[in-house]
Amino acid sequence: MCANPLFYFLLCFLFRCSAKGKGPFMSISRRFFLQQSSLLAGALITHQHQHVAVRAKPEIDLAALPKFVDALPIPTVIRSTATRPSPANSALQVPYYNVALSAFEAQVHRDMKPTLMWGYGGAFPGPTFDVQSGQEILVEWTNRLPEKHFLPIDHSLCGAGKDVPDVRAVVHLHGGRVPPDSDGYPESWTVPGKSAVYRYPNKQDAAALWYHDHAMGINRLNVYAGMAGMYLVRDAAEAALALPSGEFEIPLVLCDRMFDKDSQLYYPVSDNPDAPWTPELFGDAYLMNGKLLPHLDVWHCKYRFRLLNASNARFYRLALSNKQKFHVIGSDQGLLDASVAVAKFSIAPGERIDFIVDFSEHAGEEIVLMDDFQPVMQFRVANRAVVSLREPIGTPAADIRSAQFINLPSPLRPVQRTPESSAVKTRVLSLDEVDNLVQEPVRMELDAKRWTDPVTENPTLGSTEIWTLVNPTDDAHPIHLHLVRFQILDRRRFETSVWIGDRTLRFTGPVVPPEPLEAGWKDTVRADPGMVTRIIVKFDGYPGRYVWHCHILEHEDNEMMRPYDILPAPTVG
Ligand SMILES: [Cu+2]
Repeated sequence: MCANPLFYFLLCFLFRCSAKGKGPFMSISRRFFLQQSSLLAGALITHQHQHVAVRAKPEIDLAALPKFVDALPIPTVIRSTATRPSPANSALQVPYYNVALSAFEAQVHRDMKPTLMWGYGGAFPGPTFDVQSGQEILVEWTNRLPEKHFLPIDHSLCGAGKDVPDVRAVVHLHGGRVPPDSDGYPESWTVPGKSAVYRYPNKQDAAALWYHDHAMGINRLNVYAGMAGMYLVRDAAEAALALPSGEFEIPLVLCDRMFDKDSQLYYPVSDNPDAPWTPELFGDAYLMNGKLLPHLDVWHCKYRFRLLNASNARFYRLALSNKQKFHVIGSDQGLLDASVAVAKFSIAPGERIDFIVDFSEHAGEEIVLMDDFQPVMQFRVANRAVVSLREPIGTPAADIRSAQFINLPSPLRPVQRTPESSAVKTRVLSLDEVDNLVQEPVRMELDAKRWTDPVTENPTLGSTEIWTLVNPTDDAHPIHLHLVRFQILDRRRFETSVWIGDRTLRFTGPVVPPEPLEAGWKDTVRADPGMVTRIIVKFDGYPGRYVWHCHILEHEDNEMMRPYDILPAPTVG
């Protein structure tokens, strides 16, 4: 983060000059700014594009808004009201849900005007699904959006041309082991007035998944408009741990946005009206569960938080203002082998972190969740004396609640490491940025290929592969594979210029194992700049066509997404 406003102003000014390709700084590239801003501001490498956003409209004065005045909303849990026969077995009735996608107004902050959003079930975040592992459900996603989009479409992007309707939507269940025709293929969008019924078998371990839009070429705009929600899968192994539940388990959907002075969502554009795409969206307004800087009243006991980074491009580095530790118990695809106590952790777009905070020693305190120096939300811990007065004898008093569990069991859930020897193939895949003559990115690519190029990744169902992600760019790219879960093997620094020259890997650093928080099952991996990141993937699930992509939504919308095929396993005999 840049803490100095003067420095920020200077960077913005320089970037504008550079972006316009005129003025005294036209030879200074965006990359230069990013490196400098990162260096001078002491930012994480994952934070380095924070100065890219160009404001073209009067912005709301966020500093004038009081902090922590709104209560954190908890998204409603959606209930099924009907059953339908399973498409896989017509004799089997399964829960059926109907979720409408519509325009609505939301109060982001007490002192702001209502904000127009588009989302699921008339809310942002959308309603939370809470399902049991192995219990198949059907969801009919009904598009009731207006005919005209309210955010700036770039018709030069693949799949977003003027030959297709502006308003299109398709839902992807991120992290779901889902048949291909229910996975939300980017080109399988529906238009207003239409719906699609998706089948979610939920044959997977307990985990915090999330659903969001995936429409080709406008996904960044649709998600920004509000199309995202949580999807929690439960199982017996997790239930046996007796983790905090009910009012003590809080979903947290974190994202950043920009607002104009009328409290409306603002999405910045480039100077080129024919190609308004910008490389990343970084908003200055942090929303938690759709509220700007909310607070949550908590008892002095342990709470479980299911955190999702639903931002377009922002990485967060989170800590508590009193420096107490988070006990991280899970990541993208469920529980870790053992809990990890950390004072700070980072989370990339698309990733989830499951953590416990123990407020039992902090009665009466106000604790702020911080992203480096920027507040995100506040926890107000109940005063112990007040609680004991309010709680009649015979009800579960807060002290008893805090004793729900004293120590987190270990292992939480054994995570068997996938041996490298089980891989039948290794694919070396480059993450590429294509720049113009003044080193401004015009698009991003995966392995120097575009969306419409023939499929090149085609693992066989049930096989295990190692994907070696080579990142010669200056960005950290969170890479997500649909359908599967995987493990991170390691990361290693390499000589980017040699790779760019002749695609030879020359390593310059030691092999770095995944961080303890990353040692479980993942579906999104941070491919750090200048590093080779290796993952090992077993392609279990269903044969068919899926996608893999960068979860910086601006990158994904501009070619950093590729189809991949899971080939049927060969029949024996
Ligand atoms: Cu990317």
